[in-house]
Amino acid sequence: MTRVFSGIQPTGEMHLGNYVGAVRRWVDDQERAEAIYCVVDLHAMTVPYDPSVFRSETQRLAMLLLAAGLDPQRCIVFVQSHVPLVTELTWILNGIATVGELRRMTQFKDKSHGQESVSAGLFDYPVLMAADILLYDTDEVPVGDDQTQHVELARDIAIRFNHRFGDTLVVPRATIPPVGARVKDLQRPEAKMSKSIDSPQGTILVLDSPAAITKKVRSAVTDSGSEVRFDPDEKPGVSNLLALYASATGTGVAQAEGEFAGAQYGTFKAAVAEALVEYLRPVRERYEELAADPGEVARILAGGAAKAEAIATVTMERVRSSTGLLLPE
Ligand code: AQP
Repeated sequence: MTRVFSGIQPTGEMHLGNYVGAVRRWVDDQERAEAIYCVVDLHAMTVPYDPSVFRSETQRLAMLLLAAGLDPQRCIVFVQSHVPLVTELTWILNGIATVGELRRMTQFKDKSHGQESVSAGLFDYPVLMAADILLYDTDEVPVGDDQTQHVELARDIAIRFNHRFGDTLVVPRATIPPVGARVKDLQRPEAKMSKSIDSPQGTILVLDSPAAITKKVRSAVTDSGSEVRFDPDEKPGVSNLLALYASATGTGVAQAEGEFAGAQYGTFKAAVAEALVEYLRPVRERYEELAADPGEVARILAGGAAKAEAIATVTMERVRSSTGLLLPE
């Protein structure tokens, strides 16, 4: 059976980009594949963060993944740091990855741009991500298109590792969604919607109230002209809303375009807002139920970590053996 693995950072609230680009597909994939998902807390430590809220943000995000529909009977859900073997594999893969390829990563260039000082962890982030993917013998990694470069690197590292040490690691590939691979900020449709960029009006959070969602969509930047047409170059704002509508209603972009032929921007935005409110409503309702029982969430995460660790242990036995480490008696 195909093995799917993906993760999300507890760097802030889950937004619509994370949901459409990744998490919604994770829910679908658990039906057809052996799926493993985690809250990648170690990745979030590569940028400055507040330790007094870190733990609760990690827990909230795990709860939100369950609320989004991840079912512990159908997939493994856990917190990255609960399986510390990933840090051992990261170190070993650091001997395979090169400084040159890490320097070419666009996320590193973007996040380090203009910073006086950048952590070594931010530079090494893609190797930790490769370790995550390779530790669990992953075939497919469902991500938004901002992460495909990192998955390509994980693939290159696996191929190089196998070439050097013999067939040890499964070579993964990225899968991106047909629509919603890059959800744009509603106020700055040239940029991706993001947790860490301060654009509260441009970012729809999965737990936003219906009133907040409606307000954000109403004030979304559209384009000159009045035609509702999918043209990401000429009409990035309208195209972003059309893609969101298509994702929320499960239609194609062309069909969505047809539905709004001749409509005013105001009518179009009202329909997009309504579709998004309905799309996110079940997640918000389920989240409220889960929040009332944090003990249950902790139990699910502990069960997930135990299953993940069992897989990781077997991979690390292969890795230690093929790399020539002296094995303890
Ligand atoms: N705007 C987006 N459109 C589509 N997919 C997106 N993803 C993120 N933003 C968009 C996908 O969400 C998954 C989890 O993301 P992450 O937590 O690993 O962090 P990220 O990719 O760096 O996204 P953020 O939300 O912008 O976080 P910050 O601001 O902390 O960097 C990934 O599969 C990602 O592709």
